Amino acid sequence: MSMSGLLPLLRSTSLATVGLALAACTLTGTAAAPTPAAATEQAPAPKANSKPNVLFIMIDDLRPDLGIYGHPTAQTPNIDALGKSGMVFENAFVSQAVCAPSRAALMTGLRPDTTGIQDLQTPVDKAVPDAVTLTDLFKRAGYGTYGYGKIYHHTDDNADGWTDRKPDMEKVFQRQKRKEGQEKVAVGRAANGDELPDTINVNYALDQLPKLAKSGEPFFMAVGIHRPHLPFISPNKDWDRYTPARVPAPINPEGQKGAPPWALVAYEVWNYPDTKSFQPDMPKDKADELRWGYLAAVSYADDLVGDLMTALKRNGLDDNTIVVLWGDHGFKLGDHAKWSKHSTANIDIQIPLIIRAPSETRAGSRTKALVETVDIYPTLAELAGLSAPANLEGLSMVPVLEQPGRAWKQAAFAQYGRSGGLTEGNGALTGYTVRTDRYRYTGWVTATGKLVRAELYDLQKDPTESVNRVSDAAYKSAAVELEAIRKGGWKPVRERVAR
Ligand SMILES: [Ca+2]
Repeated sequence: MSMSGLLPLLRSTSLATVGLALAACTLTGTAAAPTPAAATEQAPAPKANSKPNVLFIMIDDLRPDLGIYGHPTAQTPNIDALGKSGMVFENAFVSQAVCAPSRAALMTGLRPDTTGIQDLQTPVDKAVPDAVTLTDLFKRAGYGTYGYGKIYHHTDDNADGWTDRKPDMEKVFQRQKRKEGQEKVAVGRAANGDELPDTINVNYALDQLPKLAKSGEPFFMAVGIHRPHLPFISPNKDWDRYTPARVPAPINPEGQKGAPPWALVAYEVWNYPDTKSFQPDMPKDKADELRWGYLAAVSYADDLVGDLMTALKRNGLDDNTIVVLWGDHGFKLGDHAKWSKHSTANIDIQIPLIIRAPSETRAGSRTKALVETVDIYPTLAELAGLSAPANLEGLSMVPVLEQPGRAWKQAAFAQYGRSGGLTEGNGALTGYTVRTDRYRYTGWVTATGKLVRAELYDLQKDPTESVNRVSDAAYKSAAVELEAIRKGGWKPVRERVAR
């Protein structure tokens, strides 16, 4: 059966209807959808500005399936070009592999145990109302702060932190589809990208950049791209970059040997009518279609990154703008026989991170330094010459930008909790992961800190984490050392980094 025959095509009429609805929103003033400046338009030279601008590109559920990270098939020319013009972080990790906690850690510089944000329910405003967020810091220093698309998990979170924050069109789009009675799909095609919410969100940014170049106001602009988060809906042209035969197979499809049964879970992917009936085993055809759809969505996100980078250059802003590209966590596409994120497995916690800082990073540089999402806030503060709050829990990466090969953190930290219903009588547990250059170790502990189970993967011998070796005698001393790092936590690891 041909793969294309399986794809639930989005009817162009439905998209046109949504487009009309969006146009109606524009008329009533709730959401304006600007068009990008014409390519032929000559922007005036930007006004001199001694403060560096920041363009922060956040991509939802993006694992390092990118050419610049060595993926064999991914077509991501724009992100690859950005990576080649700055520094690629080969060992970057999130604090927790799900949207809200990961983004809260980015924007507050605080870890999930400190913010208390470990699920999707609580916004930063409620959990840590006194936190000086990343945009609060820049706004108070006289920057204009602009937010388009998905930044926080809760769209209206940290409303005071923005000079201009547009409604996230993904929400508008999904609401409109529900109103029209359209069935959700996990995977599908669009005739083109013009009416997709990510394109509209990015167009807000493309509309704003020429104005900022003209005014000379220093800016911090965050642009959040939803794809490749589910549903994997992207333009036909991005699907057509691939054939199913060229989509790589999942890693370790049999699952991890010796891992606690609660280490990995699979939900979210089953929330769609076109996948639900298959639970718990995705049939091969559907799995192949989803993997193809993920890569198509990665290429669609890459197209939008290309639009942003072109606009930055066209408006003469690229010499004075720090660009950061960050994925909020990884994703499993049948890897370890599971789907989605929500774990401490390497494939869920490892992310792409690219930083291009004019006059700091060298084009084509790469680093193996272990870095964490919470390190980004202090890095940007230092690069912009701003005084970061003393309670931040990361470490400025500026020394790594200057010396990619220098000694750095011994470990990165991540976590994920499991409710008592999943843990075979052990009650609620949290898996605290320590990721070193060679190992990933997770200690599963109770609320009172009692260690119940552990996992140890030797990424040097077993890069796909197929076997938990924590009970293997050959790894006894490694397990003891890693458990000590876990118990000690992030503070001593940060303190040991010599400046
Ligand atoms: Ca996410």
